[in-house]
Amino acid sequence: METTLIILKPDAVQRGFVGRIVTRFEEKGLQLVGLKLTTIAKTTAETHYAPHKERPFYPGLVRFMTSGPVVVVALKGVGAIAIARNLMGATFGSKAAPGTIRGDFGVSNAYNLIHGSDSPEAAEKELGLFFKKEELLDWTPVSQEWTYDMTGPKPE
Ligand code: 3AN
Repeated sequence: METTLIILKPDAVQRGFVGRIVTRFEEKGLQLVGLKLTTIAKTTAETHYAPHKERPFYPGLVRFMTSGPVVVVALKGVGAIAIARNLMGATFGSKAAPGTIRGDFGVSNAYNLIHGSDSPEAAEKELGLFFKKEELLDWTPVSQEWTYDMTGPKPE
C-alpha cells in the first residue's frame, strides 16, 4: 500500500468542488487517511514547489497557492500515486481529458484545481510537509475486503 498527497487548490475550494473531487477518489476505492482545510504558508508553498523555482510561473504559482483555503488530503491504496494522477488528468485544464478531474471541472492552465504527488519520494516529502504524523490515521475500512482480493499474501 502506498500513500499520496493531494491538494485541492484554492480554486477548487472557492468554486465549491471539494466534495465532488473527494468523492471521485472515494468512489475509485482509495482510502482517506488524512484530510484538512488549511491555508498554506508562503515558505511551505516555496518548499513544495522548489523544483519549479526557476520557472517563469513560479512566483504566480506560490501566490495562487497561498491565496485562500486549500484542502490537503492523504490517500492510501495499492498504486495510489499513479491512480490519483490518472484521475486528476493532464496538468492543464484546457488539455485534460473529459472524465478526469481537471478535464471535467476546469478550463484554466494556471488554476488547475488539484495537486498530486508524482513519485513515492515526492509523496513522502509532501506528506511530511502538510501533515503532522498524528494527523495521518491508521485504520482499516470495513469495505477493504471487497475493494481488494485480500485472500492472498497481498491485496490484489
Ligand atoms: P502536475 O501538477 O500535473 O504534476 P507539473 O509538475 O508540471 O504539473 O507542474 C507543477 C504545477 O505548476 C502545476 N500543478 C501547475 O499548477 C503549475 N504550472 C505548470 N506549468 C505552468 C504554466 N505554464 N503556467 C502556470 N502554472 C503552471
